[in-house]
Order: sequence, then structure tokens, then C-alpha cells
Amino acid sequence: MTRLHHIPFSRSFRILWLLEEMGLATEIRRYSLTDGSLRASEFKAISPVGRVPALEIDDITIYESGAIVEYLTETRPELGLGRLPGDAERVAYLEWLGFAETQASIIASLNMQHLFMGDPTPAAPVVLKLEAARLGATLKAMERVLGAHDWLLPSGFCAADTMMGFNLFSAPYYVRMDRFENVRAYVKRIEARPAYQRARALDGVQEFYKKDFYEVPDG
Ligand SMILES: N[C@@H](CCC(=O)N[C@@H](CS)C(=O)NCC(=O)O)C(=O)O
Repeated sequence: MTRLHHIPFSRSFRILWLLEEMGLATEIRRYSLTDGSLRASEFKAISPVGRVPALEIDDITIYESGAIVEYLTETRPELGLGRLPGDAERVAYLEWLGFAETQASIIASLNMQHLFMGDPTPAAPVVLKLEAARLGATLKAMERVLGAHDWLLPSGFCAADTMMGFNLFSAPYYVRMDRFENVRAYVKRIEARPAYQRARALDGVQEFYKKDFYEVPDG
């Protein structure tokens, strides 16, 4: 039995997508950011700080998306989605796994400020401005790389690309994407993948973004 603990439009989408790329059927257990279900002791036993994704597979439970990606690709090397020790792209592969979390942590900070703080603790304009610029800088770094090849690594699609699943559908809420032509073309290539489409159909409806774009306020 494979079971993914999941919130629509969150980092757990990375794993949902990777499982589809690998052809591994999974049961999805859904949570919400706002209904307290992540704080239940039953879930804390699975994910100690109450976060998704967590994956039950092969009689073990794993949390942290990067660790899950590593586990899945290392235990199923025949699928060719990881870059294992000894591979010429191993270091670049590990860098992208970490890069994805660096980028996601900026998005999480913007989400917290724009979506979850609200009154009586309004978001700080200077922090919003800084974080949007920092997110833009990560997209600029991707733009350069994606000008040279279609996927993050020169050899082609790999599990590191699935780590961008949450990032690239959240970033456009905070950064105008028109200046990142190569990133937009990359997103189109992602959207054309049958496994990605199947994962999006399974994902569920996001419940936190209430408008299409969040401007940096004056201040
Ligand atoms: N580094 C962790 C981050 C996991 C994480 O923060 N997930 C968010 C959803 S994107 C979450 O569960 N947040 C719930 C909370 O912060 O209470 C990973 O990559 O798995």
C-alpha cells in the first residue's frame, strides 16, 4: 500500500507528480491548512511538525519532499528518474533538489505574509518587496539554465523537475512571469506531460489564493 498525505497546491504535489511519473498507484489522504487536521496527534505521529508531504510506502513512512524524492529514485533506479552516486550529473541533481526548497521557502514566506497573517497583524511591505525580489532572483537563475536545455539537467527530465511542481504554479502569484520566457516554455513542457496532467487531475482545489496576482504594497 502506498499512501500520500496531501494538501492541494502544496509541496506534496511534487510527490503526487513523481509517483505518477513512476507509475506507482497511491491512495491520497487529504488535509487542509486551516481546519486543524495537520495538528492532530495521529498526523503528528506521521510527520513530526505536521507538514505535507508524508509518504507511506514499502512499510516505512517518510516526510520531507527531498528525502522522499531521493528514497523513491534510489529504490527504483530502473526508472531512471534520479541521478545516483557516480552519475556525472549527481551534484547538479542534488543542487536542484536543494534549490527547489530554497525557492519554496520564499514562496512560503510570501504566502504567510499575504494570505495567512491578515488583521490585526498586517503584512510588512518591506518584507513583501524583499521576498518578491528574492523569488524573482531564483527565477532568473532558472531562466539562464533553461536557455541551454529543456529540463533542469542537460540529459533530460528527472525527479528534480518534479520538485518544481509546487514552486512554478505558486510563483506567478507574486512575480510577473513575462520576463522569464525560458521558464514559461519549461512550464508548458511540464504541462504537456501526461503524468503531470494525471497528477493535476488528482490534486484537488486550492483554497488559499483569492486573486490572480498579489502586488507589492506601497510602503
Ligand atoms: N521542507 C518540507 C516543507 C513541508 C511544508 O512546509 N509543507 C507545507 C505545505 S507546502 C505544510 O505542510 N505547511 C503546514 C504548516 O506550515 O502548518 C518539505 O519539502 O517537505
